Order: sequence, then C-alpha cells, then structure tokens
Amino acid sequence: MQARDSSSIVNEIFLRAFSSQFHYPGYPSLIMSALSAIPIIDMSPYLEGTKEGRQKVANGIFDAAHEIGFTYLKNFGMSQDMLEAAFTIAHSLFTSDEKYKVPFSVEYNHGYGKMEGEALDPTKPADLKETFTSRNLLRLPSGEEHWPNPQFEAFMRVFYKRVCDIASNVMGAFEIALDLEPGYFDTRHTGLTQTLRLLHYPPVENVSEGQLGAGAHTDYGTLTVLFQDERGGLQVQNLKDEWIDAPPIPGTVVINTGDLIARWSNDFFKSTPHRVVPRPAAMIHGRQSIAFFSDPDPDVIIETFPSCVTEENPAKYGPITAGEHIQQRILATQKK
Ligand SMILES: O=C(O)CCC(=O)C(=O)O
Repeated sequence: MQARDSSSIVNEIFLRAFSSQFHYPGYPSLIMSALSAIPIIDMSPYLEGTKEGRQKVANGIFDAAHEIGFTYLKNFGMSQDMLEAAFTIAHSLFTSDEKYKVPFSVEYNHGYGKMEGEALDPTKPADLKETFTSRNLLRLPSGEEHWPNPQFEAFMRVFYKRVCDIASNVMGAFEIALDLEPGYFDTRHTGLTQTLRLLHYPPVENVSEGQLGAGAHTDYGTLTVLFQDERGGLQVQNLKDEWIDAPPIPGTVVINTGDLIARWSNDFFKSTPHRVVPRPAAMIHGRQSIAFFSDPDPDVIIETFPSCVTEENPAKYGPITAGEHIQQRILATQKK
C-alpha cells in the first residue's frame, strides 16, 4: 500500500466501485451464525410508495423504536457496490500514509481522529478506534486542507447524500407513525448537524482492562444509520440490562434512535446504550463501520409531539432547542 500513491489507489477503487464485478472480500458471502433479538424491516413497501406499504413500514419502525430502539433495514435503497466501495475507500484512507489523514477541524467537525483519541464511555480507557468525520458535507468547502485527494472527496460527497436519503426515508416513516405532516423532519434536518463518520478498529494484540472498540454510550440525536463489516462486535443493551449481539447481517443496515428523539417523543422512542467489543476476528484483521448521525439543526425547537401526549402520559419535558439539548448531553458525558 505504501509503495503506491494513495490517490491513484482511491482513483482505481472509485472506478471499480461502480462495476458489478467488484466485491468486498467475504462481505456478501457471510453466513449469519447468531440470531438477533433486533427486528429486520423490509423498506421496499415504503420506497414503492403506496399508502398501505408506507403505513406498514411506519408501524414496524415505530414498534422497533419503541421496544428496543434498534432495527435492521433491508432493501433500504443503496446498492451493495456503493456500500462496498465506501468500505474500501475508507480502508484505503486508514491504511495510507499519515500525510493523507487530514487533521480534525473543530470548526467543521471534519477530518481524521487518531486511535484512542476519544472515550465514548469516559469512565473507561480510550476507544480502540480511529475515525474520519464529516459534518454537513453539502456545505463543506472543497480543497486539499479538507480532503486527502479529489477522488475521496467526490466519492464521500455522493455517499453522504445517499445516506442522507436513507435517513430521510426513515424519518418519513417516523412522520407517519407520529402523525406529523410530510417533510416535518426534512425541514428540521437540513444537514447542519448531520454527520458521517468512517470508523476503523485496527488490529490489536493487547487490550487494557475495560477497554473497548467503542465504549458504552447512547447517541445524542434523532437517529443513526450504521453500516458494519462482517467482523462483528456491536452490542446493544436490552431491557434486562443484558448486552446482546447486533451481528452484521448481509444486505442490511442498522438504525437506532437517539436521546433527542426519545425526549421529543416523550420517551415513546428508546435511546438504547450500545458498544463495540473487540472480537477475535476484529482483533486479528481489524473492523470497519460507517455511522451517519442525523441530528436536527441547532435552532430547531424540540417540543413533545402532540401524538405522544395523553392524559395517562402527560408531557415530561419542556421545550428546548436541539443545540441546547446536544450541549447538555455533551456536558453530562464530561461530568461522568
Ligand atoms: O462501530 C460501530 O458499530 C458502532 C459505532 C458507534 O456506536 C458510534 O460511533 O457511535
């Protein structure tokens, strides 16, 4: 890898990414060995657009968000080729020369974050992962101070938009389930705080006591779209406080609801703790995932959805802006 120029590798990957001949090794042929308690919902009836189909998907997504806060989606509207290309391009960045790892910019919430650079559970040792984060890509300027090379940038911009569309469809299903007007969420999620994160859990030989790939945490916002490779390690806390595996299932993406929509929905929607534990395959070969955090614009007022308030279940929370809520969550995490 180091003998070749990183930009030529990415260029080659980018071209091959759109050929149906190209497959990420091992990923499509994975045979699932564990049954998961997390439901799998078929998005096709929603994407076909009939009223009945949309209602059916909305009901399934609502039940999953209410009962466990996690679901898998299949037929969610992205080709396997595009997804494989995203993993391959991300891998080429993480294994390339340091000079391509664009330093993280707090102003843009964009760039490379080094191994053990964050602890999602601050009571535990730092996470065994490195990241490349991109917020609000539709508005992020071009240029070499932000991107390892133009091919990487071009691909990430297309990929970001496609993942925005997946999040938008899931939020469209929320609108039906919550009796909100069409477009309610899209107008409040214009990208200002919608963030794509490439994650790499490099091979490791030794793990300190309590150290994880990603420490136990809940997500802060409305929803997260999570693609994971075949190595496994994601775990979700169930209602009995047990950690259950959320194994990779080929052809699916994981969706989970965050703290902000839990508050917005008067706790009808769950925000469920999850973590990444180092599995033997991941410790030997490394693991990758790609997360997209869909959070509302900072000035959106979060006021309980009327459909989530009843006489027996009055509103628990007063109004707050999304920006204030996220800030409070960040401070609460730091105090732990
Ligand atoms: O890598 C994963 O599977 C999960 C990552 C995650 O939960 C996060 O970054 O918030």
